[in-house]
Amino acid sequence: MHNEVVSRFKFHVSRFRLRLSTPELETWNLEPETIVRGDRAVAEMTEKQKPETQRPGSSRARLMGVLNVTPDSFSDGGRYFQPEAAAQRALELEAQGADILDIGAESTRPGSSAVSAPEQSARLLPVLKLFRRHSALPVSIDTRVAAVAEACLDEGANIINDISALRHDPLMPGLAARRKCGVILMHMLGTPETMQQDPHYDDVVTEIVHFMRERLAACAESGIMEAQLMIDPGIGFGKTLEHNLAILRRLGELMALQRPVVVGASRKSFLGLLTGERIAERRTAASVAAGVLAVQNGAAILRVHDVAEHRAALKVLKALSS
Ligand code: HH2
Repeated sequence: MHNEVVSRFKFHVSRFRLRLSTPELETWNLEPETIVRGDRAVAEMTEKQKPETQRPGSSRARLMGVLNVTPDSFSDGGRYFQPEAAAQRALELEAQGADILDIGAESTRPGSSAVSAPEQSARLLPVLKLFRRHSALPVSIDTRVAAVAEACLDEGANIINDISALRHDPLMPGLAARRKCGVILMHMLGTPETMQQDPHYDDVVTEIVHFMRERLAACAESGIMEAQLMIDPGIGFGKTLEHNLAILRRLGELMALQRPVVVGASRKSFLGLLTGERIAERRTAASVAAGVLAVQNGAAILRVHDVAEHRAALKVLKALSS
C-alpha cells in the first residue's frame, strides 16, 4: 500500500509540477505501521558512529529537507504557510531524495522573536497530519517547546530538533527520555534575539565540543539514551563568518564524540557574505559547496532547503570517493 502511494506520488512529481487538491490529499492513507518504519529509520541513523561510517566523504550521509511553516523565515518565509501547500512541499522534498523532513513553525533567524506553543502547534499539526497520510519518511520537529514536540510525536513525528539543545524548556529532557525519540542537540550562543550581537569565543570549535560533552552528560542523567542523540554545531547561531568557516573546516573534532553530526549551512547569511548574493534562495550553489565539504569532513546529516541539488552532489561525491 505504502509503496504504491509513494510510487504514484513520485509519478505525479516527475511528470508534472505537483498539484494535489485537499480531497486528493485526504483520500490516501497509510497504515500505522509506517510510523514504526520511520522510528526504525531514525534508529539506523543514530546508531553508534563507527570509523567506517564516519569516513570522510561517507556514502551514508543523509539529507534533511527543510520545511518552514512560518510567515517570516529568512529563506522561504510565507511560501508554505498554508497546510496544503506545506504538505505538498513536504512530499516534493521526499521525492527529491530527502531522508528526513524537518518541519518548523518558528523562525529563528537573528533578531526573531518566539512563537507561542499553541500557535506553533496550530501551524505544525495540520501539515504533519496531511503528510503522514502519504509518507513514512522520518520527520523531525524544529521546536524548543515540549508541548509542541509532544503533540507532534503523537501525530507521528520521530525526532525533536531543538536549537537550544534541550535547555530552553525544562520539560524537554523528560519528554525525550519517555518517548525514546531521536533528538538533535544544537549549539547556540545566547538566544535568537541576541545571538548575533558580537559573538565571541576563545576557540569556537573547542568550546562547541566542550558544550556538547556537557549536554550529552546532562541528557544521560535525564535518562535519554546515547543512541537517541545527534549533535549540531549550529552554523550561524551566534557565530561570525570566521567562526562558521572554522566549524566547517574542523568538523572532525566533533566526530570524536561518536554521535552523528548534523550540519545546517544551507542558504545561510555567511554564504551571502562570501558570494555577495543577498537573496537567500539564490545561494543554492554556495550551499552545495559547503554541504559537500561538510560531508567530506564527517557530517552524517545535512539540513538543506535544496534537496535535489544536494542529492546530485552527494551522488557525485560518492562515486569520486569509492
Ligand atoms: N538552522 C535553522 C533552523 N533550525 N536546526 C538545526 N538542527 N540546525 C540548523 O542549522 C538550523 C536549525 C535556521 O534556518 P531556517 O529554518 O531555514 O530559517 P528560519 O530559522 O528563519 O526559519
